[in-house]
Amino acid sequence: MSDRLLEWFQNHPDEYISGEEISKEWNISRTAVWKQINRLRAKGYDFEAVPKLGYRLIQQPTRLDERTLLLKLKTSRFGRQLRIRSKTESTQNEALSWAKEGAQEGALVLAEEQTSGRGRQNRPWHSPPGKGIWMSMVLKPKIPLQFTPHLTLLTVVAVCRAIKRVVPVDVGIKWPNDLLVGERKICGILLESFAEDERLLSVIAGIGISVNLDEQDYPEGIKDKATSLKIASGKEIDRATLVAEILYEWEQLYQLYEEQGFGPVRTLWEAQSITIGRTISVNTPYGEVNGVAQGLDESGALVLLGRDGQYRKVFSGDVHFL
Ligand code: BTX
Repeated sequence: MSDRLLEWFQNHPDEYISGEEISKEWNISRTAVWKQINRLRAKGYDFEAVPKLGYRLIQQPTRLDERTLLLKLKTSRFGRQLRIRSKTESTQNEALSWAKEGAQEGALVLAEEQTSGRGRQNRPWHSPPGKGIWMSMVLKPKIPLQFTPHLTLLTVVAVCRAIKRVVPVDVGIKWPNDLLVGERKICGILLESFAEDERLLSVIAGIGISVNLDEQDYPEGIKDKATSLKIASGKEIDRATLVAEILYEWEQLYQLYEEQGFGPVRTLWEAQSITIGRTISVNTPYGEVNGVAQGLDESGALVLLGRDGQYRKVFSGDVHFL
């Protein structure tokens, strides 16, 4: 049904059609009309709704396409091997299969929509079609297994810098891997490592950015915690430009890390952080730790100063601002 309705709108670009006319033409109730319009909105189509005139299609989703993206790339390795899917369970799974088939470092999988996008601890990552950047890249770092947290911090710094270049929003890093605007999450990063006999074989680095989502695109439960670059900046963002900028920042920082180690990443992370100096509580696998966030240690752990004057390090967990 929504396909035929969409076809009508696409064939009549400047025309309004009222809910009543749609309901008669397609023999459905007015509630069903409203549901179909909302279904199309969730896919990235935007409608103007004018009382007495009806609906008019004003915007169609811009699709990510390989040619446009490759033309924008400024990298030598990152994103040069590229797969763009219209729908997939999770780009993490696709990138991992590709890595096993022999994909090179920098191979990138992007999807318009994920049906089972995941965050840390298998939490769902909401990935509706046409509006976000849902992507995973194959990394093959020559570092000891225990240094993989460096890569999460490196990735979040690169994404933060790229967003700041493309979109005028005040975005900051919440340890370890979230980007927030105000108190709301705009981006999450998930790194999954694959090792054999303590030797790191590959890391699949997943990035999810809420780019052009509107308020109504978020389900209950996320609505009050998340926001998008479009909502925060008030304008639609060209996703290909942002992807190209992220890959550029990411590759530059990765090279710097290969040459100079964690030091420069740590400095850049601390400069973009909204965690340092705040009193926080961290839910770690070993219980809750409270204190004022001081900075990162050389392994990437967050150092907290407790009220008892003791310094404590946390290696993983969820941060809450107190
Ligand atoms: P996380 O566990 O830190 O965050 C998950 C939480 O983020 C959810 O519980 C929810 O509250 C919130 N959330 C879910 N969806 C969104 C969204 N679209 N925008 C803002 N907040 C949201 C963070 O995990 C890591 C997420 C990585 C996602 C990428 S997408 C490409 C790749 N494929 C895949 O399956 N995962 C990664």
